[in-house]
Amino acid sequence: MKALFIADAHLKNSHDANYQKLLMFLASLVHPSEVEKQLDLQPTIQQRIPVDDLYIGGDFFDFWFCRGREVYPEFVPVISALTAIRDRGIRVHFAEGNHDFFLADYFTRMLGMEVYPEWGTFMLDDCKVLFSHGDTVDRQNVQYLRLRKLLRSAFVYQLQRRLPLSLLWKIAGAGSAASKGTARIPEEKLAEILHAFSAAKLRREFDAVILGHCHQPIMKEYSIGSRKRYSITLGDWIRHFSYLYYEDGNFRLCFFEA
Ligand SMILES: [Mn+2]
Repeated sequence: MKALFIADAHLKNSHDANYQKLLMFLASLVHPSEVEKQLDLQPTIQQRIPVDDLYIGGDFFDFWFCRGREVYPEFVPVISALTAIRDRGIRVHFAEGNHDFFLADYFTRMLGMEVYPEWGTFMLDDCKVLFSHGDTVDRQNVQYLRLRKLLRSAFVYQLQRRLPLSLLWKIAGAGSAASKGTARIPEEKLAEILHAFSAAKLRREFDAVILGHCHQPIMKEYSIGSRKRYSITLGDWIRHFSYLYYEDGNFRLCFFEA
């Protein structure tokens, strides 16, 4: 089977360069059974990437709130692209990020896509995978873990259902911009924490641990017992345009060039 993983696109405005690049990339994904067929793809699409499952590893959107079918208008083009992918027979799965959560109301209920609020575990052929955004890996960051718990509480869930959407989008957009200005743990340090966590998981039960969050595209291979095991952070779709491609037992970290 073939699977593709991306994370941290932090989509905001449909005219942003990274958003446009991601749309081009998504348009190139086809179900393996369709590779040979003549598809009505955009003429600009050079390559076709055969995929059974697309896994989105969190912070795909820079913020997320919706009400029923009403979503932030700037997100309509990418949601159409994901729906088109689904209609081509590709299964779409989301892990929630620290920027985008409460995704199931829309993506599962309306579009039938799978959402993992924190951890996803699944098999790719006989490879046992642990998949998450990774924002809960650093247990030392107690302040963040507390905030995360509060933001995802039943109280906040009910509150956001009652507030006007336009206000929520304004608050979320401003909050996201403000969080970028504050001092955070450097990406490289965060990547170290994530890969150390993954290495421990690989020694116990998983063949691959796949995380986002640190924006660093890194794949580490280990030979444990008779098997190859993988610790992967997916990079991002802001600077790296990286994706992980799984095909019949092998992982490859790739970079999209439009
Ligand atoms: Mn993140």
